[in-house]
Amino acid sequence: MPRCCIVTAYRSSDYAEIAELTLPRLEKYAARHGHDLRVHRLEGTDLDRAWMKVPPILDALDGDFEFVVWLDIDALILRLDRDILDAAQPGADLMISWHGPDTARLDGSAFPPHYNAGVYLIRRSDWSRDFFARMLTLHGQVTHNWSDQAALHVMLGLNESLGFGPDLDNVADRAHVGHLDTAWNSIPGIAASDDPVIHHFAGLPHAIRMKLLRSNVATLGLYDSAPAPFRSELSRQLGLWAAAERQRANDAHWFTGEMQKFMDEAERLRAPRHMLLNFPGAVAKRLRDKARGS
Ligand SMILES: [Mn+2]
Repeated sequence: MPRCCIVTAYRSSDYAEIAELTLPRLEKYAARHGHDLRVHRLEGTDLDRAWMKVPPILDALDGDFEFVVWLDIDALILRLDRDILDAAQPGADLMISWHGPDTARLDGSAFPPHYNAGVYLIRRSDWSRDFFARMLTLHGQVTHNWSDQAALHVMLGLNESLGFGPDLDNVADRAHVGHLDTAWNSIPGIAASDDPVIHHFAGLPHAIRMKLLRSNVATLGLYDSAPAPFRSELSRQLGLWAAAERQRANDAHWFTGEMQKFMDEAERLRAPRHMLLNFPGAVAKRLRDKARGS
């Protein structure tokens, strides 16, 4: 029996394009290290977004494996030579990457430090089975746009990451958690490792994510053959590109919002002619204010 089962899941309707890019590399990786691989293609599930990962994880934890690895479908394996089991820590049941200034290179704007739920290295134990079963009961109970990742923080008493007040003391579950180096869950443009094994393309609009993923897949051969400084630089450049794309998307989003506000105002005042004539100047002023940070 293999010691480890790698699990991923996705909704074929919206993530098939991404899976097409990430799965071939994942299949190669699993075969290379002799790990089982379970790919769940879900159509009808009442679990929204990332929550759909929890039942497949529980299912694998019921198996005969020593370890279960969860990978988001938007995670691309870069290096085939590193076995994730080497990152397992004695005494820890759940290893997750903490993303903050002490553990990652931050290429984009600041964010509250937190655990990212895109990659889990799980030791099969009574605790881990119970932990994920309890997590599932929180579905729909936590109001936060991090969905299952928010539930993870609630369970660990890490309220600060969520903006829910101070962290709690004496949370027993926390003793079972170990840190997984960011190399295993490196998010280009947000929280990156200097020499990543896995790029997790989180927090990006779909079109941009596809563009970055395609480019990274096209350069995978270099991760197999190029010297370490070269592949490290390659990942760094991709991170800078991702950060710039994200900034551009945020600016476009901001501009659309300003435009909508103006249209609403114009509508409310029945669009006096002078307002429409002043529109370009008004937007330019708002942009200057934004640039000054006011
Ligand atoms: Mn993801």
